[in-house]
This record gives sequence, structure tokens and C-alpha cells, in this order.
Amino acid sequence: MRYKFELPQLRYPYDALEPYLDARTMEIHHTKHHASYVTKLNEALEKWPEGQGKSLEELLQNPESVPDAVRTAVRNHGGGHQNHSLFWQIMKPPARNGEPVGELADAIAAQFGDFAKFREEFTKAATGHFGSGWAWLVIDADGKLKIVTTQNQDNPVMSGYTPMLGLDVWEHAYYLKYQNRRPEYVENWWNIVNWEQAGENLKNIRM
Ligand code: MN3
Repeated sequence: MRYKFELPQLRYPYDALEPYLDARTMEIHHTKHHASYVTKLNEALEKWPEGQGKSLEELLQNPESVPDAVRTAVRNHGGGHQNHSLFWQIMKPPARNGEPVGELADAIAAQFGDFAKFREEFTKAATGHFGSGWAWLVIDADGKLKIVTTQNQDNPVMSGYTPMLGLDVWEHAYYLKYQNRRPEYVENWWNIVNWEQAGENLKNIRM
């Protein structure tokens, strides 16, 4: 079976996350950066037709199954496509005092003490991550919540984790508005987290 990966549509307009994420950054991030990962992933899979019937998650989880010639491209561009597809989903227009509810709120409290402590730890991981990469809230093999970071476009599935929430800390995600002030970007990002979707992700993972 042949298929091509496609750039997903956003569920909200580019200016919907203002003033925390500006429309220009969102548009470039989606139509240039994310689109380029999709194009280059498809180009790589042109050279390896056997890989075209597999899910992206399967490819990322089993890099040894990917031929040398396309392995790096699948890791970087496949990871980029997977990461950004989740990133757009777990954001939404600003809500005051947005916090997780239900099962996710309970899981966060059980693992981190309370939401404030979780937020503090996640913020520290995201601001402290050196260079390009991502901060994640994941579930490990035992079903426990954990905060991890990855380099470049690596996805947590490569380390046996399932991500439910991810924050892009590449400079392209914030530089137009925040320049070098990553901590301010991270602080403001909390206003636009889609906790309902993160909660859905947790349910789907635990099913
Ligand atoms: Mn990005």
C-alpha cells in the first residue's frame, strides 16, 4: 500500500493563541517548519517503499527496522511530523486558570504532589533543556506519569514512553515574539494548554 503523510489542519486560526503565541509564528511554524518535515518524510519513504505501509509510531519505535539510507531522515522528519501533530492538538485559545481535571488531575496529583509542583517541574525541564528539543509529559511502561525532554525531533516513543503533552522549545517556536527569552515563552504557554485534549490522550493511552 502506498500512502503519503499529510500536514494536518489546525483546529483554530493562526491568531487564536494570541497574545501568548503570535499569528506569524504559528503560520510559519505550521506552513513552513511542519510542512517541511512532512515533505522530507515522504521523500525519504519514496526511497523505501516497504516502509510506506507502516505507522509512523511503528517506524519511530523500531529504528533498527529502517534501512541505514533513510533512518536519519525518518527519525528527524518523522519525529518532526509526529511531534508537531501532537503539539497543535494540545493547545487551544487562552483560558483563565486552565488546569487539568478528572483522571489527569488525579494522576498529576498522585505523581507530582499537586498541579503547581508539576507545572514547576515541567517549566524547569523545558527552560533548562539545552539547545533544540522538546519537553514532555509522558506515561512510562508501568503507567506512571513522568516529565522528560528529547533532543531535536526525537519523540518519547523512541525511549518506550507514550507522550500526552509536549512543548516545542526549538527557537523557531518562539523567537519572533520572545527572542532569547525562552522562560517567558514557557510561562505564557501555560495559558494555552488544552487540558481536555491532554486528558483524552491519557484515557486513550490507558485503554
Ligand atoms: Mn517546531
